[in-house]
Amino acid sequence: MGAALLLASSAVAATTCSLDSKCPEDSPCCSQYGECGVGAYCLGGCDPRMSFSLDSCAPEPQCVSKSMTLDSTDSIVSEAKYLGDSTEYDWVYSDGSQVLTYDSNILLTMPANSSGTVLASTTYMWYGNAKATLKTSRGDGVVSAFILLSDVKDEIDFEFIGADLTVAQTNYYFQALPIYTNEVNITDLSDTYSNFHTYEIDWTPDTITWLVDGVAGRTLKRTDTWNDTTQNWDYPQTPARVELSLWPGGASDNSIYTIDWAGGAIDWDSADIQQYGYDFVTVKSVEISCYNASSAPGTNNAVSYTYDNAAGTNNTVVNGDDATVLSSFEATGTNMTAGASSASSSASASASNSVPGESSSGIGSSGSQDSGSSDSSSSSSSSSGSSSSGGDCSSSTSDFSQSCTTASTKSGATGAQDRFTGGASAFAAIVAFVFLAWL
Ligand SMILES: *[C@@H]1O[C@H](CO)[C@@H](O)[C@H](O)[C@H]1NC(C)=O
Ligand SMILES: *[C@@H]1O[C@H](CO)[C@@H](O)[C@H](O)[C@H]1NC(C)=O
Ligand SMILES: *[C@@H]1O[C@H](CO)[C@@H](O)[C@H](O)[C@H]1NC(C)=O
Ligand SMILES: *[C@@H]1O[C@H](CO)[C@@H](O)[C@H](O)[C@H]1NC(C)=O
Ligand SMILES: *[C@@H]1O[C@H](CO)[C@@H](O)[C@H](O)[C@H]1NC(C)=O
Ligand SMILES: CC(=O)N[C@H]1CO[C@H](CO)[C@@H](O)[C@@H]1O
Repeated sequence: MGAALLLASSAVAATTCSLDSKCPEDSPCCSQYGECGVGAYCLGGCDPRMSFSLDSCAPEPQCVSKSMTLDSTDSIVSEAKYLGDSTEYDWVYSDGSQVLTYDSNILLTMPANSSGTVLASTTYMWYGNAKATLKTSRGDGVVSAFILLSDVKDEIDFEFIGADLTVAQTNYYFQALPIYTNEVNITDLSDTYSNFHTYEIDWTPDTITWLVDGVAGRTLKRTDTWNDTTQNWDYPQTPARVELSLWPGGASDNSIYTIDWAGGAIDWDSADIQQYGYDFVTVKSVEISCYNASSAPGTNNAVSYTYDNAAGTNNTVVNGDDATVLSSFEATGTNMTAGASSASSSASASASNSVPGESSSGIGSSGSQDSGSSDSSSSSSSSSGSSSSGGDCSSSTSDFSQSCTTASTKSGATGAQDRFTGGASAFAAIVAFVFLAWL
């Protein structure tokens, strides 16, 4: 399953985009979720192949090696407030997400009926090593993930199904090509909900190794990925963001294939929701080590990455000096200073199609677990920090959710939801199912 699945469909009916149908000039950027816009649509996740032109998306901030102890939310910002300065923040959270701090860690939370939480790094890795030390969530239908995802949808995954806390699923995709036989399990882990483990992806131009606590559980060689038809290595090879997420694979409006993969229907009245007000992933730290090649591919000796060809392969990535910061939420990759004079520094006052999803999300100051409270209503309201978006799909505009059918159906951009999910990435089953359903 792919994390790009975590879908957005704006509450405003948005123009959709795909390889066959690029965005129009006035909303040129195709977001990760397959919708056209400006501003945040042109930042992380913007797919240059589906956008109006290859340079519609803003350049991607190049790799920076860093060791991040996630003991506060200071380095995390809402995508509705982020304009591409990766020196200011390490992480961006998507609409609807709720991140809390608890006991010197952060919690990615998923209250009842919500779409969960997605964090993405502000810098991209073009090969390198990423490690995350975390405890997964638990329960049927609850999916925790630690992945690398590029803007042309190359993907390297660790995914955790809450129904089986002894397994880390590993997977990869080349440009979201729907091949569903690449998943391999790393088994016999000690309870991933109760114990921190360090999950590590070591990615070079020739191999990908997935490790748990320093022990290699799987190695993939590029040479095993040759595609005779296209004469191409179907191997992840483009600059990718690090993403951490928690999402409801078992939500009732997902396809039966997704629900089955996720371990069955989600229980929105789980023990953790009753006790704390949400399901949660506990993240202690993330470390990014860049690959540092001296010549392409895999360099990080300039400022940013762009693409010079829609093939989206490693030889089409340019590590150059283009700036990455937009002046406003009206700007795009081809007019990065648009809206520079406007007073607002947040998305709310600008063009409607400037932030995928566009609604409040939350960073709370602390989790509620220390209270030991079993009163879910009080703990969830005290901890969610603000928004109603997590807990109430119908009044929220948060729709990267898969669980907000009603809201997204109203948008008119939908059905497209599942469809783009499939189109946008990974999920084998979904793609098959959805395309069949739409034909
Ligand atoms: C979640 O949705 C179900 C079905 O619509 C509803 O019965 C339940 O009250 C909701 N729970 C919360 C916490 O919103
Ligand atoms: C991986 O483990 C899950 C259960 O945790 C199982 O459903 C799935 O079939 C396994 N996948 C493979 C490829 O063995
Ligand atoms: C090779 O690439 C084509 C086009 O992307 C794809 O349809 C096909 O499934 C790939 N073949 C294999 C064996 O993955
Ligand atoms: C890449 O360079 C950075 C900064 O010089 C360093 O911290 C990091 O360890 C290097 N990574 C590798 C894989 O050599
Ligand atoms: C950039 O956008 C601004 C404001 O929308 C506009 O006035 C200006 O002409 C644009 N520049 C280019 C080069 O398109
Ligand atoms: C992993 C991969 O596809 N590597 C390719 C990067 O691009 C060069 C061409 O510049 C190919 O030779 C590599 O195979």
